[in-house]
Amino acid sequence: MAAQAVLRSSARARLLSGAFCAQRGGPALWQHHQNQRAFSNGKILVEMDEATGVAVMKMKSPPVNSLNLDFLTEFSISLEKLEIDRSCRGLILTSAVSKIFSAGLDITEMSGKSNEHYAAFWRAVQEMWLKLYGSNMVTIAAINGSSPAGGCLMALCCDYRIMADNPKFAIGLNETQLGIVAPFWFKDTMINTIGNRATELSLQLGQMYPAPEALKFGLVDKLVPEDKVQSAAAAAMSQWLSVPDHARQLTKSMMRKPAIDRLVKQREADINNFVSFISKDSIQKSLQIYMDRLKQKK
Ligand code: CO8
Repeated sequence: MAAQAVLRSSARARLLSGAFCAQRGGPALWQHHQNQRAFSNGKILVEMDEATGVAVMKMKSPPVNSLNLDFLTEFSISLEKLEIDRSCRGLILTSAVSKIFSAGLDITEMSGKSNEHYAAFWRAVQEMWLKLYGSNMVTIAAINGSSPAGGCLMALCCDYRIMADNPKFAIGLNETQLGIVAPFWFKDTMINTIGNRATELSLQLGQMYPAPEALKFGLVDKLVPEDKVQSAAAAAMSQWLSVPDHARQLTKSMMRKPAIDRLVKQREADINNFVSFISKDSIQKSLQIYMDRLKQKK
């Protein structure tokens, strides 16, 4: 649990010092209503049921919940707030945007910016992964729409994935299709979910899987009709919460600690790699072509 402890204490220190929050006009406060508590930072809404100890985190950054620096910062602060709240045992991660879970990293954060910006952005992506993959809470992804790249990564960080049974919704790590390379900790997260061979196929081809295919590959654990995603996630959560917390948490840590430690040890080198890769002219060109193609498809 050492990595978790380091993460928790550094993030807590930042939270308490208000370093992140001061830039954004102070921390979001809990609003109370009967058995419900809620807070919102703008791009994320968190609703907590005090009776069950389950929080639902809704990403609400239209049009596609892309993960820009502000979003990632809010995400990590919100997660830390729940993590240190002893009454919160489970987290359901979902989207408030119709048909999209998350479009992954915001491509505009990775093009035409300074190296300092790329470094700050990548540190925030790492922070999101370290917090979510290393969370002590039970985490369930209620995937109610498409979920490419970083969106898929967020879902893979959770303990269990329920997806809307709609073949129009696809999920996968499609980085190679953009001409970029998913870093080793994206790869590790996928291997830990679907195994080495399936990951090799998925990553090299940059494959996006429609929901039924994703289920076959083990990328998601269950498909349910679109209007049942939230209730199915709540039902799965109560099953997971019936296991004693300490035993489940230690088991989770045992499974995930090697991958987490690997990034913690190489965090600065990983940032330097990202900055030198993403700032190459050829990579910038690939991203530009991809963005142009996205806009042209309309
Ligand atoms: N970043 C920024 N803008 C985006 C992104 C994104 N990831 N995705 C979509 N948008 C924009 C579109 O350009 C469009 O903008 P505008 O309205 O100004 O034209 C707007 O959002 C709406 O998009 P669409 O019209 O395409 O919406 P649809 O509902 O038709 O489709 C999809 C939604 C399926 C999400 C579709 O937009 C899509 O496929 N987006 C691309 C997703 C993608 O490929 N993401 C990969 C990001 S890279 C990543 O997450 C990991 C990188 C790892 C780093 C590697 C280091 C080297």
